[in-house]
Amino acid sequence: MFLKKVYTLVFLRNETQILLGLKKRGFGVNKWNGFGGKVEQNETIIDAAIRELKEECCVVVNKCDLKNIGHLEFTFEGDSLLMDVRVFSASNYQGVPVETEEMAPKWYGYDEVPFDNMWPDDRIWFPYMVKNKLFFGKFHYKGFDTILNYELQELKSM
Ligand code: 6U4
Ligand code: NA
Ligand code: NA
Repeated sequence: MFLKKVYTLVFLRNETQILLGLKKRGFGVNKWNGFGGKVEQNETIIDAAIRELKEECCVVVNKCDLKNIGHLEFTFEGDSLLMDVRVFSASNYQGVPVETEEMAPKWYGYDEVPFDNMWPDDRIWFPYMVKNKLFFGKFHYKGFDTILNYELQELKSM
């Protein structure tokens, strides 16, 4: 039995670039990633995605501009936690991303994404996101650096 926790993960994107943030503390510290965190009690997933993006880089996005593009499940050898991560993409938003206590934002061209300093699963599913395909993946880790096994599939709808 797994204890499931739901998380959000938001990427701001345009035709040529994607916004990543260097995580300054907590889970995934020193890795580049999208913006997000735990969905709180009495909060919808989309509201959590909006809140976390604002807290982590001060950008405001409207509900209707957030597209749910992916669903990822992470488990860890010897741990009953299942991280259920809902991935969103947005190209319309208000404000300019700024550094906060949690994240240092930076735009990357799609051909310069720093996979060596990201979660190892990212290089596996980013190609789906970049090609605007919807996806579902499950990754089972040993520690935080080694993927023991995974499944990834394109979805026709979320
Ligand atoms: P607090 O307790 O406020 O510091 P909170 O911001 O709620 O935490 P956090 O930052 O720990 O949550 O959430 C983890 C973030 O990392 C979420 O956006 C999901 C993302 N994430 C977790 N595992 C991942 C993985 N293997 N690959 C990936 N993103 C992952 O690309
Ligand atoms: Na977070
Ligand atoms: Na947070």
